[in-house]
Amino acid sequence: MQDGEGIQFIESVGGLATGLRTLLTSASSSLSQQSELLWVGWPGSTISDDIRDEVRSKALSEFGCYPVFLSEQDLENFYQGFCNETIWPLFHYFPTYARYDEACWQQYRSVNESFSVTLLEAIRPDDTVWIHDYHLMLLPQLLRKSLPELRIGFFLHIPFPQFEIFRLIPGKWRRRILEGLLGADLIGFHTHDYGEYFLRSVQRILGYGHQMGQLTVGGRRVKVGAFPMGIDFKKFHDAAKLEEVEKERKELEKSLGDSKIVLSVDRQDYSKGILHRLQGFEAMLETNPEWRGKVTLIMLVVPSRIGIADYEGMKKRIEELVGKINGRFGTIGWAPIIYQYRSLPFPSLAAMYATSHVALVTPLRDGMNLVAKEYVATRHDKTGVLVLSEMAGASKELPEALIINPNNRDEIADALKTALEMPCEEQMRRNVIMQNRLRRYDVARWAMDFLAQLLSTNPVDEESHVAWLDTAVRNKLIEQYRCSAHRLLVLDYDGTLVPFAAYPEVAKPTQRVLKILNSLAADSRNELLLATGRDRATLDQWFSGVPTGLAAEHGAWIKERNGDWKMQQSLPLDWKARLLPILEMYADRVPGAFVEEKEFSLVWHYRNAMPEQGSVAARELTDHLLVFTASIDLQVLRGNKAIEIRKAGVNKGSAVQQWLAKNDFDFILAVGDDLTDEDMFAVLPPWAYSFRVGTNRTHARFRLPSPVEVLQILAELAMGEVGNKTESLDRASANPASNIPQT
Ligand code: GDG
Repeated sequence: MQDGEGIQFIESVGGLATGLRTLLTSASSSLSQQSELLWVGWPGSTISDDIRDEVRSKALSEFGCYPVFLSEQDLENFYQGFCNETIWPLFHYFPTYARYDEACWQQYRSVNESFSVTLLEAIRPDDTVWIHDYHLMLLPQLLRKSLPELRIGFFLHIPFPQFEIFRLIPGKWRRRILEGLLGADLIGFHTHDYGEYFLRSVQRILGYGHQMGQLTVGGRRVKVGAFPMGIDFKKFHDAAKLEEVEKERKELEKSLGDSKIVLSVDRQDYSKGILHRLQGFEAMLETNPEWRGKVTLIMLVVPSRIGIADYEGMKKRIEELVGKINGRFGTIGWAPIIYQYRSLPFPSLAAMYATSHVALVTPLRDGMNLVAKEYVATRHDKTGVLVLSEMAGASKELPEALIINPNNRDEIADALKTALEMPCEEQMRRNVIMQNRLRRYDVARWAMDFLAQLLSTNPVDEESHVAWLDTAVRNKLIEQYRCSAHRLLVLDYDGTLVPFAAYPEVAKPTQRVLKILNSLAADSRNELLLATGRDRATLDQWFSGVPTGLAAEHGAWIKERNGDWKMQQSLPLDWKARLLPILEMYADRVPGAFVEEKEFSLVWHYRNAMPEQGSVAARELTDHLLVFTASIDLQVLRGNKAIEIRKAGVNKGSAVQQWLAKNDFDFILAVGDDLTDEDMFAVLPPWAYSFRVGTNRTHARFRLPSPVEVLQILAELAMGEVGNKTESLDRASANPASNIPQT
């Protein structure tokens, strides 16, 4: 703050700051020994250029803070604009209040970039950065780009909405937001539900699936988890005993006499359900005349986001309704509602908590709601009743409260009556349970849990962190190929030599593919094997002119070069007739899904289905099929957007083994793109050049981004083609995850 007396620093007393400070100063915390804490953030007001250096050095030396300066325009378009008029209303399920303004979005990006630039001045690559809240959702990725090894955590303090709401954000922006967040190693939410909604949006919009809340993004592991934020329990619990709090409490009790007090405390915000609360209180007085004159609602509304039209309008409506209720029920000696539009110092707030018989907390949406927790914590004698909206994250942890739906005024009225008339023993029974929980999981524990998980995450997923083919390995591969006399080249087809098409029959080999294969096969030093899931008929039709070995249906049938098809094992087929109707039923239920029948296998394809519906149905189908595969020797294989059922024990691995036994190969190259190809990677000698196309976990030694790069390298082996391949491969390895949604 800057006034006539120069620069003044006023400390924020938020729960987060207190929690982290406790954590880093507490003797019991392992973090306190080696860590120092640096706060990086906006100083709370605009600072003119001429004093920025002074503010920076003072903030750093006296408070361990590093300021990010923002201009008036930043505040207008970034804070008031994108943060509070786009993200806040949408994430709290008020889509009609949301504005979608390109200039605000651009400012949001630019402020996130400013944070990134400032942070990079202040941190070292081995630091841990914990980013907070919806204002900085692009920051994790921005930092990641500059410091790939940096440990980054992100915590969202507000709800993450369901996909249908999130998708209201224009396409390019919402992708950027999700990609921005996925730059973090750990993303925390207050509740499990918010995390689920986030993961669903990621799946629908970016195509990344997850396993138990873990995703792999470009070889990096990203964890998503629920960390319900706690409060500084001790501070609130002990507050009731402070002299000044005690004094204020006595004064309050004196002025309100025998009247029971219902307390309401919020920042002024449409998400907090302040009007609903007033209506509920009015309904209680309407239907319970015996309580008139005996109960007072103290309503504290803390000014917030002044200047935004929706907030200004709400203030007026609150004041009108308070006036109406007081006018309707009030008497000379009793005002049903005492309304204050201001912020209170901590002792006054604690005195309010300590004096009130009931706390009425009715948000329409709230990430967590700390007021509810603070009220319970402050109740030193364990009496008092919390009435809490089920729309607050806190309701998940405080089920002993009277839980209401704020959209029903009668429900609020009934809960109020129950609260006012609840016997003391019952109040205490409920509060003891809630206090114990809040004491154990306080804000320090919350921060500790988050940081401990962040520090324990292994950002490198070993099986995903397989290297992309770089120029050095590529040159070595080519050199070894040229020098070798007996080479084995094993190639998968779909997703490896050609990209996936909507329907399998459409993905025919191109002239270029056939030319490359012919050329490779023509070299007498080469033994070529196409190992695919395709059936014999298709392979015969497409590759009859190519002198290559073939393994059809993942090795169920094998054909040597110029030989005939041979069955690997005798394969019973009676199971197909039993399973086909099940697969067809799932195809009927899921638009876009279809069944492919091959000689020895059945495949349920869901590439053309809605991603989420397809994945859910695929999981269900897999479970459904387990019943059958337990008694007959079948294998259910999850391929790329397909589930294949075939005889167990026959796979590409056994087919490749047959080829390995034929010769003493001095060069082996194998390329595949899905789970079925892992069987062949597993049987290769460790020195073989094995490649997995795409970003999924693999036992292959290297990765290639797409069939385009596979063909480039094969072409070079086949024909010694040169040109700009090196450059394009390098580009691909610099941006490995580009345009490859992961399944
Ligand atoms: C966001 C999310 C999430 C209020 N009036 C006074 C005062 N307060 C303090 C309370 C409490 C805090 O402000 C309000 O916290 P809430 O959690 O209730 O709500 P938001 O401000 O919207 O916070 C929310 C939170 O982040 C944390 O993640 O729970 O869901 O929206 O601590 O005590 N403090 C003082 N005087 C007041 O008049 N001193």
